[in-house]
Amino acid sequence: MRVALVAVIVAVVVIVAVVPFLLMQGGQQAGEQQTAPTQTQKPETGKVEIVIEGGEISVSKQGFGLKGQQLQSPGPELRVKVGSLVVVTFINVGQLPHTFVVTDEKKFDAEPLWGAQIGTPTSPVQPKQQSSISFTPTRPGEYYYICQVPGHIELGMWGKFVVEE
Ligand SMILES: [Cu+2]
Repeated sequence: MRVALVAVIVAVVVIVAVVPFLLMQGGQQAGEQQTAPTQTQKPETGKVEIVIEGGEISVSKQGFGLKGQQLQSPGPELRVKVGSLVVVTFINVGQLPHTFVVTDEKKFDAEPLWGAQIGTPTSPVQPKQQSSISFTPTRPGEYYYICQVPGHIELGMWGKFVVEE
């Protein structure tokens, strides 16, 4: 009889003390799960998509132009925010191979910044082909985007790439 009474008391203590504690923990976990998606969405708010075309304008002129606009020589200035996810799609609308690379020098063999390179001098983007790259600029400043095929910068195949604070 006494054993049964103790068992009942233990059961009551478990229900009164432990169950609310478990419910609270469950509630906290649910709260954490609600905040998680907002955290993963943060980079999305800083996402910039740039679609840029490149090619020849005339025998002595080459350039870039945002999709739907004319090619310019030099190309249009591109502006992005530091820390944003930049997705560039480069479309070769010309008849020669070209590339798109972000650098801090207007030199065909300059090092790409932040891995922002579409095509290389030895493996450029072929005519009518396109390719994309995503990267995150980590330093504000004034940079360039260029075509790395030797001689093309001199024909105007470059533009300013500005990373804002
Ligand atoms: Cu080129």
